[in-house]
Amino acid sequence: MVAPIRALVTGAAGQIGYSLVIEIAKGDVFGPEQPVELVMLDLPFCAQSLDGVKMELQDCALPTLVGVEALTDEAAAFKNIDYAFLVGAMPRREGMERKDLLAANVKIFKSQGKSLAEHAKPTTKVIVVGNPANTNAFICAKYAAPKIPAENFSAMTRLDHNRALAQVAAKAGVTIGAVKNVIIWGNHSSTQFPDVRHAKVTKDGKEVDAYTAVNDNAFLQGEFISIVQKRGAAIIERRKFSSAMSAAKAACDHIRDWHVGTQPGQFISMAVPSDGSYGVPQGLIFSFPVQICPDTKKWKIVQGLELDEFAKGKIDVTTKELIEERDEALKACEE
Ligand code: NAX
Repeated sequence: MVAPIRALVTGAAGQIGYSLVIEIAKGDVFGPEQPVELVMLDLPFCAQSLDGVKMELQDCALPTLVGVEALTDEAAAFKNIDYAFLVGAMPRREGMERKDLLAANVKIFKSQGKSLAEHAKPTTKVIVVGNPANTNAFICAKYAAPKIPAENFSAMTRLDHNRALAQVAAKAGVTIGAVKNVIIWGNHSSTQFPDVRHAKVTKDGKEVDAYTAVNDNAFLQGEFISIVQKRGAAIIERRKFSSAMSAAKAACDHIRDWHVGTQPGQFISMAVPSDGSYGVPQGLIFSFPVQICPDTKKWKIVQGLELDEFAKGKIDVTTKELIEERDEALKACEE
């Protein structure tokens, strides 16, 4: 029998957690033949509802789910895991300053970084979903080092990537499968830069640039960018809750691609530690276009994409925001 993959989901009693655990458990991430042991962690006050999620998973009668644990103890939850979906985070409460939110999350991700180093496998791969995702991933990696290499840490910008794909498909009048290689640069925040300069669209049997297929430059350099940047807020306005189903799906896409590799010629957006590419300071967790090698399961930042002045300006803004967040978080680490 294939050895099971042990996957941890934190914040599993929350909104995203509820959509995410079923997708992992039924094979959408690691495949229909791969057994999965699912570990769910939440805060002690959520123990009862977490137990309810565990009961539902049992009732799903899934052949791929060979174990399910509902835990409120961090050390136990991080034990021997292969993958960590770090979804749980401190939400922004009314009247809370950005600085206080950042400090509260630094505390959570510092502790989880230490738990990773102490209890997880050295090969564990991590996706941080909980906001501020990029900076939380940065802190988590810092405290998991040197046991777990920084390259095993990532933050999720795949939801923004998928949102960009959907917008381009709608505007070009094609289905989603006909669009590829949109890019989200930078932070998972409203400064992110959704970029379609290198995207391709297959239309009427021919692959063309997204700019040609959409045929509306003003839209792609204006409204399109703000729609993607503000999509989260638009969902909250309508649903009264933040994106959950689409966020869970994006987390699955992110880890599935990391686990099996990207298609030849395809790139996806993932926030990973910068190696200095495109002038982004080394070590910053920054969303780049990446490709994943199916054999080594390692990501590589797509090189050599040409950036015009417009793109450079946008990338500069989101880089500055991330540097500021990083410095504030490092300061909070010492307090
Ligand atoms: P919910 O408030 O529904 O759920 C969060 C859960 O995390 C709660 O059950 C809470 O008890 C738990 N939790 C908090 N601290 C924890 C800790 N230290 N250890 C374990 N569990 C802990 O939020 P939900 O809508 O599920 O969103 C979760 C996070 O995802 C938020 O930070 C949210 O901002 C972020 N998002 C990130 C996105 C991205 O693209 N990167 C998009 C969606 C989402 O907004």
